[in-house]
Amino acid sequence: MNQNLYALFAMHFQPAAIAFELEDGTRLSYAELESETARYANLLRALGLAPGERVVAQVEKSLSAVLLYLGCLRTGCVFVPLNTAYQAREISYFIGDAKPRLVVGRTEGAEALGKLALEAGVAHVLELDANGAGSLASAAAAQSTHFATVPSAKDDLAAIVYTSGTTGRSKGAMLSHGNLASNAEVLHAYWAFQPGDVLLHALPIYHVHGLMVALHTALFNASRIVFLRKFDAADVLRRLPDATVFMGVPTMYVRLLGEAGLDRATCAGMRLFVSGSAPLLNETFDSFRERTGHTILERYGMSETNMNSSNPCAGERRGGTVGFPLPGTALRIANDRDEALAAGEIGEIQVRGPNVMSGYWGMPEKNTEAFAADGYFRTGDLGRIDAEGYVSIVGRAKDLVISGGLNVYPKEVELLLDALPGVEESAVFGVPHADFGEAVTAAIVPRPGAQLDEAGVLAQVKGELAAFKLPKRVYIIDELPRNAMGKVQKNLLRERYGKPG
Ligand code: MLC
Ligand code: AMP
Repeated sequence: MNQNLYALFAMHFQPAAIAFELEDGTRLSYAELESETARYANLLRALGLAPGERVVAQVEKSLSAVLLYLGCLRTGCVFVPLNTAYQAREISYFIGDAKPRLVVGRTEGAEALGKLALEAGVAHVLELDANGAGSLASAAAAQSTHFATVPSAKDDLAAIVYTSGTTGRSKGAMLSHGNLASNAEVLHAYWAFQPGDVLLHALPIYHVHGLMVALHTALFNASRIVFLRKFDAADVLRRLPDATVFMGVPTMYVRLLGEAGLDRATCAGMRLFVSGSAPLLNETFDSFRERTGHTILERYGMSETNMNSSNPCAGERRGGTVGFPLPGTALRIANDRDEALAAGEIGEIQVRGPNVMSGYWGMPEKNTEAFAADGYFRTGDLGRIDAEGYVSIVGRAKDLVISGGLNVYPKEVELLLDALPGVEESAVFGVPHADFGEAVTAAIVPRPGAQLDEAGVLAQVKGELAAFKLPKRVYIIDELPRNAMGKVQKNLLRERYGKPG
């Protein structure tokens, strides 16, 4: 059987059913999804792209973006999505690393992206949806609506998803057709998708949550997908009565709770609310249940592994936990010798299964660190499994801040701050934040005699990194707290600067 992920989706398609419904009411049936993605696939082939070649896309969330992704799957090309917040220095790194044959951008910043890509020797650079002729979408429109999806093996690469690293250098998680298909199938069954389910899709599609978890489960179900360009709490609330499933990061649930209209009546037709990508506070979990009568189902995953564990659909969904390991995924709590610990003990969460990536793109040395000798992937998350098998995440071994469901590796920001004139050294850490869960915060020690202030520092880093990675606050201090080994004690900084007020 063809293991191509698109071919597996297509086995479930119902031609007359609606696949996508856009904000302006435009609808696309599953039959049209098949013919429109064929156009994109034919275009990729006409551009000379062969299976295994990379397509980097930094594009706004749109139907064309989905068609491009599915078109890539159909041709066996490897899709590399980039967050639209990424700035030139980040993008040029990704292009240099992924070595794509095609870069697809948006109208905003097209010139700069084109320059970067051409300097890097990329064969084709196109805008996705430029007004008028010359865009990828308009070129696709001229192509045939027939395309035989290429045969793919389970291990063939489908996507590379970049995650930042603790050393400051981003790593590309290599996800195969088999990785993605197995996870989609398991989640589809575990979350009891059923005929008639309608997904309200408000997540961005440049990360695994929106692109893979949400879209894949819905496509496996031939569901209608109400596709919103971005999350807006009032808009989501208005559309809930037309949906049955919603997936979001905790910030989205916090913002929905801020809407006076969120109540049992608005959510009466909903079947499932899923949360993930960041810790869901008990307070949010409880308030949501009180207001709507729905118990949010929390699950846990990563770019490198897709989803690893989930609260049950039918059984008890326990707040403060990420449920049970998914069927087919082995999950253990390990000590620093990679040995499994007993129930209740705290250690690193390690996972193994068909959902786990084969490794990092072009970084064999990182794979040695990332995997234990017996093949378990080291997540860098600290957790515990209770006597009933529920997994809880209790902290992180990796130095990472998660802000609004987006990962920020402090090292990357520290490298930028340390390079500023007058900066001796810096430490970046997360402090509790009511909306984003954690807020990126920096403490900076100036060089002797240098005059630094918060506004000046922030002005210098603006545009250098994606805005969500930049510190929300910068504190200028005399010295960083260190332990006897000389290691910066970020816990003390968090205590000092994390207090409200
Ligand atoms: C936006 N801003 C953020 C931010 N999002 N700052 C910190 N953290 C964030 N997450 C900043 C912008 O830079 C901007 O700053 C200002 O807030 C307003 O921007 P916006 O675009 O209007 O923000 P908004 O649309 O409100 O976005 C908030 C959000 C979004 C929560 C809807 O961040 C989001 O969609 N998060 C989900 C990310 C996601 O999909 N994660 C899954 C990763 S996969 P300024 O200074 O310019 O005004 C993964 C695996 C797994 O983790 O398990 O799922
Ligand atoms: P990313 O690299 O963007 O895919 O983010 C993966 C990380 O998000 C994981 O390693 C966890 O630290 C975190 N994460 C994902 N889901 C949850 C969750 N439900 N609770 C707490 N942290 C989570």
